[in-house]
Amino acid sequence: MKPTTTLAIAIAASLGVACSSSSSPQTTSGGGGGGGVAQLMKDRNLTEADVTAALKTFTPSGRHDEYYIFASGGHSGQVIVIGVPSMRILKYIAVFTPEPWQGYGYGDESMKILAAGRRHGHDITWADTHHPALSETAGDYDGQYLFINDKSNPRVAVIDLKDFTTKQIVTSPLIESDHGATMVTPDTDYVIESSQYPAPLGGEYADVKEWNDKYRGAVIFWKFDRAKGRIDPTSSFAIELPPYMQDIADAGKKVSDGWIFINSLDTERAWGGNKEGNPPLESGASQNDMDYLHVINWKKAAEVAKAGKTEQIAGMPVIRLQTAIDEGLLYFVPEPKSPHGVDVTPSGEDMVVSGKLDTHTTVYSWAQMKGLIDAKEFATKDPYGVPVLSFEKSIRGQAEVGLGPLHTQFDGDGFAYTSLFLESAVAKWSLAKLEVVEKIPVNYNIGHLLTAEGDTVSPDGHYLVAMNKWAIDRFAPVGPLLPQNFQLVDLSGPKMQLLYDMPIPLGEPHYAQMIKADKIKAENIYSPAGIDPYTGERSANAVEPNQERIEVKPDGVHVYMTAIRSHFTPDIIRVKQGDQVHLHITNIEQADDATHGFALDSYNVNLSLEPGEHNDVDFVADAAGVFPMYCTEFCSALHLEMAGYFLVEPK
Ligand code: RUQ
Ligand code: CUA
Repeated sequence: MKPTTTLAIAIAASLGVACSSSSSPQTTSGGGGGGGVAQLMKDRNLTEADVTAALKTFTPSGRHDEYYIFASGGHSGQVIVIGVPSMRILKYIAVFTPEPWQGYGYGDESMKILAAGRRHGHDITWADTHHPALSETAGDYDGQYLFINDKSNPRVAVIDLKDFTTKQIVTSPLIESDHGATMVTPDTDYVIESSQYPAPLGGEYADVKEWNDKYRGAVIFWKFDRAKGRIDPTSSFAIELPPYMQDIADAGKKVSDGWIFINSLDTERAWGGNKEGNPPLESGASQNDMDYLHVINWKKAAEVAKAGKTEQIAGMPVIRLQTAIDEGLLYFVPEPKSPHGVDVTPSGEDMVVSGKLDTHTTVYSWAQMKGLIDAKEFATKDPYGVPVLSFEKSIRGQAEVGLGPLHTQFDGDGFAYTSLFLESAVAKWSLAKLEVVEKIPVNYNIGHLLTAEGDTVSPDGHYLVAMNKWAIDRFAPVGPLLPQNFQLVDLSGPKMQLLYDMPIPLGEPHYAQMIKADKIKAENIYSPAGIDPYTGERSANAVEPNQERIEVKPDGVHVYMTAIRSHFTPDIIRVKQGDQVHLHITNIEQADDATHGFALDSYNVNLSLEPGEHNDVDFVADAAGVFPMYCTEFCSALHLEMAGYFLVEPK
């Protein structure tokens, strides 16, 4: 019997459909359903593995996914929310970039959030989002908040998962880029943001030739106030670091709780200048065999900052490098050159570092490193006086994983999964034996990978997603800018099985995290009506039914408006050319599907008014004319009639 028949029968059986075991796979008959599957497999040229994969991912209409993925939206400055195993996109969350459907960046409240991310006096309308970080309690995702960084314009955003809305963007003029961001400490006390490209701290000017003396890195510890759901910049602090290019970071957990680990490259301190007689930056930065893993005692650093042993730089209390050395906050350990990911194992006992130019992952032992630190047993010092531990005495061993290892995730069974960029594969290896047990090819050039809750103290294993950078031939051609490819892999069987290819038409996503769906407690309405989603509180301008009005005040015309199926009240607004206009609009509905939009012709006004939501928008009515305003969501049978006029009388 051919396997297709076996499977068709199995499917039919599991569906409760009668199916005779006919010897011909194409003519299986008897119950209708079974024969249909075999025929479908033949018609669509599907193997048994294809059908198994389909059965493992197919999610019938109305059924919910088991996991959420929160993926960086790359340059879009957004977060992509995806269901697993279906790989259906559930939402884009607007974060650093205006997003019309959500009205993000088109009303006063959301414009305030975006304005907090201005840099050097400029509005920034894109981001290079890299690493989302779910909030944690005792090292496990708690489903409450999500943080994400912008590498280019070093910023950190706070998203509340009650309404999947960005509540805050913070940025510090201290640094000019970030990459070790965002990671959280095990109870989300701090959100970590460490710089990547050194620059004079605080936005000062110094020629690049003054690199060694004037350029610096830094790691910012943004204090997260969970009760308020916001970062508290006034309780945040930073540590100055030498001018190496600090890379990805991870927080210690369990036995290593209280410490963070940051990779670095360019400890050669090359700064380019390929037209000035220097080697190009990338070769100047790869001269030495080793760079430095940064080992930082953040709990002690928080005490040092609290004790005021800091200097204010650009409004941020900074623990200077010498203080960090004197107080025993900062140590280095050599790591194979130009590494990328550093990933702390679920037990917190080991730190896995992947050297992009090495075929190994290096496994550092926390017990060994802590022993050396406690005994003050240092091999040497770096040029700035930072104590350097012995490489040999710090590592537990190395695993030969393959070409171009980048990032590592874990399952609950003692295995690690490392992405191999050059090899386009994932290596599964044993943490205990440091031996590869299996490899699966991916398409192509994988960067990050994720397993279910795979960077927490209790990974689920189960699913792995390879975040591949170039799809090349995986999908129908769409021009030279190729989609990225998320490949879902099943980890639950004896062998890894590729289940699904998902094109991501927004790049480059870098990292994502996968959380059990039942941990997310999202609300469908804002209650009571009149909530400003960006503060989470009832707006002072919230409008009650029957309180709609137009008031002329010294600062302009205030329109207090409500939206309800299927009208705005008032629906006619008369102003004079040049008037300052303040629209205050409350969606007074409290039903799940009662979202309205508010669009105003020619004034770039576009709001999303979700059930119970209040928005304000201010503008000058400088153009005279007749401007229709209407609801942009098909909210009812009379949605097209949910309209009105904004009349601007000429001067
Ligand atoms: S790195 S492989 Cu920013 Cu995490 Cu991209
Ligand atoms: Cu309200 Cu359409």
